[in-house]
Amino acid sequence: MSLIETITFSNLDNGSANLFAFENHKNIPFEIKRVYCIMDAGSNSRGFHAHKMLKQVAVCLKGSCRFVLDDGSIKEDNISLNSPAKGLLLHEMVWHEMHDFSKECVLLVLASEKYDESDYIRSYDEFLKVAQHA
Ligand code: T46
Repeated sequence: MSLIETITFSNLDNGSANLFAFENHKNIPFEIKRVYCIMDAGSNSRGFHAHKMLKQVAVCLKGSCRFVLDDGSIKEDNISLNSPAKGLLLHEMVWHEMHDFSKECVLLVLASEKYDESDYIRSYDEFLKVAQHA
């Protein structure tokens, strides 16, 4: 079994531009309640948490970065995002990390819920305890 679930987005532009659309329950499998963007991450890795309930889709609009996904038993540590045509599903209760941001990386994240710090599990030990009892 793989933890890697991706969505392919079509370029909808008829001319020389790129146009990608993200729609609730159409190409995004939930209702989008929040959109955020990470850029200028420099050489810092990010993430290092899981969400209890939140579902997300991450899309690298420009540049590239590498995701690590870990559900407590399977770990995928080399998931490259480098195209606006590819979305990575970040399911609830999956530990995720982001590494190797390129200088120009613009990472868009579509989220199923508003921001709620109490939904985060930021300790890997705590994550493993919860994941193993799920
Ligand atoms: C995730 C990965 C992929 C807010 O106040 N509102 C928000 O909507 C978000 C996303 C963050 N924040 C605050 C919370 C922290 O004080 O922004 C600060 C940085 O957040 P964090 O350290 O969680 O950033 P990342 O890049 O490690 O994680 C982010 C998302 O927070 C997280 O949900 O799944 O991107």
